[in-house]
Amino acid sequence: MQDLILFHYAMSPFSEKIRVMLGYADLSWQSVTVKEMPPRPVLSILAGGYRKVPIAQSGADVICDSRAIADEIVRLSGKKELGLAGQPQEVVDFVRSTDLEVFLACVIAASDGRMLKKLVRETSLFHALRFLKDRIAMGRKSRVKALRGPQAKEKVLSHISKMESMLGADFLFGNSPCIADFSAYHGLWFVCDLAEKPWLRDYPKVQAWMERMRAFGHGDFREITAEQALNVARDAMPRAIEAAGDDPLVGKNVEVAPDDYGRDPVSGKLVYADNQSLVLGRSHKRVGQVHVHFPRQGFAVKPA
Ligand SMILES: N[C@@H](CCC(=O)N[C@@H](CS)C(=O)NCC(=O)O)C(=O)O
Repeated sequence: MQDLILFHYAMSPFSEKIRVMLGYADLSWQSVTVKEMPPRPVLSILAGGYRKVPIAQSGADVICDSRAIADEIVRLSGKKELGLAGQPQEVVDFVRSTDLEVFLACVIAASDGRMLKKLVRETSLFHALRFLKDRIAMGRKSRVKALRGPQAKEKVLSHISKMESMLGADFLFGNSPCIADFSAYHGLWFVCDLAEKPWLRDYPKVQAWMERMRAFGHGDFREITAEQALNVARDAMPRAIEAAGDDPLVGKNVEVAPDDYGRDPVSGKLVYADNQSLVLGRSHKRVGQVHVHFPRQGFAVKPA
């Protein structure tokens, strides 16, 4: 079986969510490290303008958004607990708010001078300034109301306190982990591991849970080049789609874009749509035909 290829960068929390899921699922995978901001030529070819990270690739199938990537990991590993399908409503609701409002609060509350210095050390002053400019522009175009620093910190602390009370067992919804644990992990990883905030000090259960999550590691992976990943797409055909779904836009040229932030659209022919996922057919001279997958929730589709 072809290993999953993950396009990611070290400081990306949503990438960390997927890296740890891959560790938990014990899958081997291939890694392509991309820059912290566009331009990312390899992703423009494969995903046609979707600007967020992580993105995964399986042959000529390109998977955008950590929820769709989690479904791909379920497909490869059989670990259904990593997907949203079939989860109780309380897990679905927890994941939705943790991946959006709580995540943004974590990033806003923990991004300070120290984080910027870290980025300068790991890249360069020029890169760090470009990064800031990029994220300010992205924030301006966002549809999500961002909290200011002190409110964001309050939100993060109340989330941590809620998690402390949820942790009657080893994981948030029982004795084994599910998608909710991975969603809750990556925001706190940014706060505690990257920004080194001592905010778990008074929450021993959350601390112990973080240790359990970290212990999953990142699985077995090897670094490949962007060109190698493009060759994999070029040499493969997209997976066959059996039934296209009954959405009236199927078969038409459409634009798909996230409805929250980073709303850059991707255009292509809608080849599949149901209430869980969307698939666009696209082609590029470097790789030929690819299928680009998105979750349905959190994405808007309109005729091109
Ligand atoms: N809903 C997306 C959110 C992904 C996301 O916000 N990723 C951040 C990095 S952790 C991002 O793309 N930031 C802008 C960028 O890297 O260009 C998912 O679940 O994958």
